[in-house]
Amino acid sequence: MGKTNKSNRREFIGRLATIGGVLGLSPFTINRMLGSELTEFEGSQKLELEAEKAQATMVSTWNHGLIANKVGFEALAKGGSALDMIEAAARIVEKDAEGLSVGLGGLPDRDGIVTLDACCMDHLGRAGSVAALQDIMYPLSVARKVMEETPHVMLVGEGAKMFALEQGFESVNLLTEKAHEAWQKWKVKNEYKPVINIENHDTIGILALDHEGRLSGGCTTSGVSFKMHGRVGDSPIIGAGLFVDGNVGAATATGLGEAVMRTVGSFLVVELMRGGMSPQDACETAVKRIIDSMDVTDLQVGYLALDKHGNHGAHAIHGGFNYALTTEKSSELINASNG
Ligand code: SD4
Repeated sequence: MGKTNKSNRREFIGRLATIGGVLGLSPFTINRMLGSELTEFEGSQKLELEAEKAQATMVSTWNHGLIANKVGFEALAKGGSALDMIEAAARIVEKDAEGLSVGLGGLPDRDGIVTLDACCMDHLGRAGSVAALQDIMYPLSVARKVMEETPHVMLVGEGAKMFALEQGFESVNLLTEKAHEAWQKWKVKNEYKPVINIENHDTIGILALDHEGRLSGGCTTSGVSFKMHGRVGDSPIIGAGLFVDGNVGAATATGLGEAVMRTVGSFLVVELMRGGMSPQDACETAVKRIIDSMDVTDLQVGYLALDKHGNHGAHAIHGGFNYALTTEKSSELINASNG
């Protein structure tokens, strides 16, 4: 019996993948080759290949997730990868001077200094991070440079700033009038009490899946307001504020970083998905781990997860946590479950 078109195609893909592997080509390059070769080789079967493309999906924390995802999809439309989607999404929020919790305009620490934390991770398990970074508006882009241009994963404080300047980032004053005023008000009582769900505009955690099935993630924040100078939260910590395993899924966290760090939250969510849980069940289980291990009366943590098939889930300790879900067809804000 003659071979079907489908099995011919599978054999062809298999051969090309093997050759690509021997030549040391990346899966992305092999995919691209498959795309163009199949067009010429197998004509009508191109449609079938397209139908098999992953549905690009983005999820991002809080209200600002909507604009972030929109810009992320614009990057995808220009030929960008999942990591490009993440970086573009982060930058639009980081440069917004009105937001009090990310990048420019972020609330300062107790000494009136704005310090930023950010990280990113891609489907290959590569990671980059910066913590306690001052005077640089785009910390997630600096984290990406750490990932791509250095042998390290994380740079902090003065070293991170020096590296950013060397890479061509500009030094800017991140303390806006609005944030300065808020700090002045805070100083009257001088009381450290992290506020939960700050203006529905907290840290942004972003997860993206592109058409090639590549997953990436990013997280960027000015951290909890009025923290001690030098305090670093979960957001730049790989495994706490963000974790991506390209073969399983990705997760990110928002809320009080100390609770996330103590339970290595995002890594936990991804490991639970690896064990077979849905993104939703994994987020709920990771939140329960916090609830079972500390007093959560005044403490908010929310997890957001996306698996490699594009399924997503989210859950928080308290109500009020929401996120944006965007595909090529639609974009919406969703209230996460809680408890
Ligand atoms: C931190 N996790 O620095 C950050 C703050 C945050 O929603 O996400 N707030 O602890």
